[in-house]
Amino acid sequence: MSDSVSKGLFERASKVIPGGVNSPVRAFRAVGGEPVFVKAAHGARIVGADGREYIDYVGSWGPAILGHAEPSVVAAVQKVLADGLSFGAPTELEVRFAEAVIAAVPSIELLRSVSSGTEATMSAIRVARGFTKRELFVKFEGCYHGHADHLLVKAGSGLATFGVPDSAGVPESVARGTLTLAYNDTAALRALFEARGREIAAVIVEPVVGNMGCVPPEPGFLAAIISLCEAHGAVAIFDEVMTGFRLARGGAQERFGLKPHLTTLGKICGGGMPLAVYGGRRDIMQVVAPLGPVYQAGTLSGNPAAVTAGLATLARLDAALYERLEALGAALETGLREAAGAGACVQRVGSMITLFFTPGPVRSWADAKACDTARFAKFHRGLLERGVYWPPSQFEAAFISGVHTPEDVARTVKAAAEALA
Ligand code: HOZ
Repeated sequence: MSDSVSKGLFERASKVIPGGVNSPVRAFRAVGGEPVFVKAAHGARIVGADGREYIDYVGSWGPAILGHAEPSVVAAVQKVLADGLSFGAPTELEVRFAEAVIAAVPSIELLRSVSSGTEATMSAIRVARGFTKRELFVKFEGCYHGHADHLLVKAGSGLATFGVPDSAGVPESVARGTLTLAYNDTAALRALFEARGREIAAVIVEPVVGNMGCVPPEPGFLAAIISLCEAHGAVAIFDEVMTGFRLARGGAQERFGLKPHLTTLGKICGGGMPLAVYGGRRDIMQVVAPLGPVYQAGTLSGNPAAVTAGLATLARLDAALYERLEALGAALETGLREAAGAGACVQRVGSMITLFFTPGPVRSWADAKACDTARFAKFHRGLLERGVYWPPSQFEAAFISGVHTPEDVARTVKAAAEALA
């Protein structure tokens, strides 16, 4: 279901943009119908091109933890815009931003700001390879770490959604450097390190997966990644583009009390603007040019408007917000579980949540791909008809913001119950 204005826009878009969208999952192909074209978003609501309002659980795919167009963030950005949009030269703002991130995430001692999560993860892998002088790295099936060639191997997110976990156009020689294992399979990781530990530069992981739906780590899995990397001279990279500042101010690593060697951040850290970060242990990050031989650069890196949005957002992430997110998340989890009944399972960590159409539990991609995606598509359409904008893929986590209300959650649960009836 979509409105006629969006339908018309989608037809126009499809003539000039591949699939009519600038990022594949937005095309709604996995759920049918045309995407809702958004003309505005405020708080926990998005407004479609025809003026219809929806309760939003996409949250721009994660950044909108404070809700859309949060007034203090918008005001801060408007203020800096008058002084220039981009300088390609250092600013005090980007220093303040780096200091704020380091204060929130103690495992990060030195960081670089970049413009997207893809740049952050691609650079983190390059740093790990440069630091260790090794080529192989390990990723987990169903995890998505952006669209750099070597990371599009058994990947989640849009690739999982469209059933093409390996992208065309990635040379086999490049993909060979990526070793993949099942998420949560500590024994397999241990065995791989025993066999090939001297060749492995890094292990990259979503500490809570959002890109095959919400899949939490089993107890001990993340700690084992770090300790195995330490035992074998490899670098443990937590990709916290989605979980950073969402599961706690210090991300999943704060929530689980762990210290990875490198971390990537994005989404919330840019407050809705194009901004991401990679950083970590000082001795590792010192390989980055101009200090060391690993090259990475960007005209818009540390952009003044983007770091301002980031700083204004970070300033509002207090303990009360995380308590509120937890309470809202728990209410939504309980309500969805009751509405869905047997044959489905709800998985949630903080304000990340997925209703999987499989009895579950979903621990890995093998479990996730057993979902009844046709049932999910029907559920999605049912929600949309009732004014609830849920991620248009079984394999994307939904996000709650601090400005959702208990009434929004109750309305959503009612819509879900009706959609599932
Ligand atoms: N890769 C994003 C979700 N995991 C989707 C980004 C977008 O479509 O904006």
